[in-house]
Amino acid sequence: MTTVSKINALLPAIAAELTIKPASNDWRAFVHQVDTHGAHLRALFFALYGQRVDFEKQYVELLTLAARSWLERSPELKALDAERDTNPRWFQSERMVGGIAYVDLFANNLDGLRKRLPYFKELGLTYLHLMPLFKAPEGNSDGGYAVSSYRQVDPRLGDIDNLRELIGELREAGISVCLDFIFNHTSDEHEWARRALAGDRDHADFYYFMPRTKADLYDPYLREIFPDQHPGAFTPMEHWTGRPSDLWVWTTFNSFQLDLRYDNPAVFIAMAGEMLSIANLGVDVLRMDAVAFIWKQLGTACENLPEAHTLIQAFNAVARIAAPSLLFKSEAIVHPDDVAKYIRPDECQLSYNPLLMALLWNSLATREVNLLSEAIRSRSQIHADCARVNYVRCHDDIGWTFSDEDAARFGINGFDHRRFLNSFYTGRFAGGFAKGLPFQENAKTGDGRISGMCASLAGLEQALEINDALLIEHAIRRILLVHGIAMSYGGIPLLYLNDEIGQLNDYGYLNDPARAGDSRWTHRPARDWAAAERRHEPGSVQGRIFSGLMHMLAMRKQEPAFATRVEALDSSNPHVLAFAHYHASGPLLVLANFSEQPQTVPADTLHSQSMSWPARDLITGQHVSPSEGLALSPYQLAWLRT
Ligand code: OTU
Repeated sequence: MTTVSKINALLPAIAAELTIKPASNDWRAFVHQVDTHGAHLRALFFALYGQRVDFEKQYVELLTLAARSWLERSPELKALDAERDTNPRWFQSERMVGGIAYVDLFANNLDGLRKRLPYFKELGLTYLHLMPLFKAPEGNSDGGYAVSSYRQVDPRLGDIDNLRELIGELREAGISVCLDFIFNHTSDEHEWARRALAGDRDHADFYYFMPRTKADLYDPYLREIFPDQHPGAFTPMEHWTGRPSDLWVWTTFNSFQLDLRYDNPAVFIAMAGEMLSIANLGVDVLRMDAVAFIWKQLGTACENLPEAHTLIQAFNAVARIAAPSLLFKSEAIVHPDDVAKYIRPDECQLSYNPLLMALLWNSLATREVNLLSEAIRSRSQIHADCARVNYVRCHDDIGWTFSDEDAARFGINGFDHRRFLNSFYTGRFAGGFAKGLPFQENAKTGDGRISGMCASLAGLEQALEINDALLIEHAIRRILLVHGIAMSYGGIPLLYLNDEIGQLNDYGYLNDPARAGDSRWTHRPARDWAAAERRHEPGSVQGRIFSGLMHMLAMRKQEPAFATRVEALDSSNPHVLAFAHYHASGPLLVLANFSEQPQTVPADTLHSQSMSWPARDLITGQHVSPSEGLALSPYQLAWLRT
C-alpha cells in the first residue's frame, strides 16, 4: 500500500469513532485535506518518532485529534479556510497594518478592548496581536509567557467566550487576530507540570527531569537566556518540594517555565490539541514563541536544531489538515542565518524581522547605513509565499542579532560594537540621545540587551526633560523614520501600540516586586488615554507623531509597489539608506537620511535608476527633479514614485 492509501485506510475507523457520516460534506472535506497533507504529516511524524514501537498507534491518535478538531471548527471558519485558499498571499497586501497590545494594559479586559474597536479602525489595523491572555500564575508570569491552561482565559481579562466573540468582531471589522502559541514550555502551575512535579510517571515524561550529573553535561553548551533569573538552564527540584533532591528540571527561561519534552510524542499530540483549540477560536496567526529552543540534543547548544524545524513543520501539517487557514509566525530572535531557516511555506509563513529592527537602532546610533544596507542586499529575499513582519519595538528587549561576518566586512568588530550599542542605548555614551535600560547583562560573557520605549530610545524623553525644541524635533523625526522604514519594507508593518502616541518609558515597574527584576516592564506601560486624546492636536508631540504615522500608512495603502520584494541600492552617501521596489507600473525608490545633518544623494546615483524624472515624493507630495542631486533634510524619509 502507498502511504496515502495506508492513511486513507485509517479514516473509516476514525469516522466511526467520531460518529460522523462518511458521506457528509464535512467529512469529505477532511478526507480531501488528509489526501493532500496526510502523507507529509506522517513523514514528519515518522522522522521524529518513527523509531518507537507504538508509532502507528500514536499516528492514529494524532489523526483522530485532527478529525475531532476539524468537526468542531465553526462553519464561519471553514468558509474562511475556503476563501483564504483562493487568496493564499492575502497577508502580503500593501493594505496590511499590524498592531500589538496587552489586553489589560491597553483596555483593562477583553470587554474594554472591544470598546476600543473604533480606535483600531482609526489606525486602519488589519492585524492585531493580543499579548498572552491565557491563564497564568498570579504575580510573575513572564508577562503571560508561562501558561497554566491553553483553554482558559486569565480570569482578570474575561473568559473564553468573551475571547471568541471579540475575535469574531475583529474579523468582521477586517482585523485578523494573532495570539501566541507558547509551546516551548508551560508554567509550573499547568496541570501537566503539577502532576509531574508531584511524581506522576506519565507526566514526568512531559518535561526534562534529570540528575545534576546529567544537567552538567548539557549546561556547558547552552546559552544563558535569563541569567538574572538563574544560572544555566536548570532549576533544582528542591525549588518546588523544599526537600533536598538530586533532580533538576530544564527551565530555559524563568524557573516557573518548564520546557516541554518533544521527544515524547504524547507531548506533541497534547500540544497539537491545544494549538487547534486556539485555532478554532478564530485566530488567524499563531506567534510561535521561542521556536529556537524546542528540541534538545546533548553536545549541542540546543538551539535551532534540525528537529526543531521538523517539529514546527509537523505542527504546520496538522494545521493544514484541521485548521487550513491558520498561519504561523516564527519568533526566532537569533543569528539571521538561523532566523531565515524558519521561513518556509510549510513551516512559518510569517516571521518577525529582528535584523531590520536591530539595525534600525544601530543606524540611528551610528548615523551610518552600512549594516542595514548590507542586510537588505544579502538577506532580504525569502520565499514568495512568505512575508516578514517589520517592527521597531515589541514587548521584548532589543538584542543585537546582526551577523558578525557582515559587520567584519565593514571593519566592525561584532563584540565591541554590541558593547558600544549597549552603552549608547543605556545612556552611558556621552552626548547620546537615548534613554534605555540594560536587560540581562551577563558579566561572564559581556552580553547584554536593551529595554525601552521607542520614543525614549529615540531621544524624546531626554529632549522633553531639557525642553529643547530642536532635540524634540529630531526625536520625533527619528520615530517617524524608523517606523517609515518598517512600512516601506514590504510584508506586514507592526506597530507596538503606545508608540504611535510616543509614550515614554514607565519606571513604575520598579515598585512591583513581581516585575522589578525585569527591565522589559519599562516598555510595557499602561495605555495613557489622556495623552492619546491629544493625537489630533496639531502642535502636540502626540499629534506630530500620530499624524506623521497615519499619513505614511495612508500613502502605503494606496501603493501596490510596497507588496513587491525589496532590493538594496547604493545611495553613494554613507548616511542615506536606499532601496527600491520594482512594480510592473514602475519603480518605487525609498531614501532615508539617518543623520541629523542635511544630506545629498548625487544626481548620477538617482539617474542610474530606471525611473523617469521628475518623480513624486509620496510623503511630501512634492515633485523631485534630481538635476543637482537630491537634498534630504535631517532624518527625512522619501518615497519616490514616477
Ligand atoms: C520570548 O522571547 C517572548 O517574546 C518573551 O517575552 C518570553 O519571555 C520568552 O520567549 C519566554 O516565553 O528571550 O528576551 O532568543 O528568541 O524566544 C526574549 C530568545 C526571549 C528569543 C525569545 C525570547
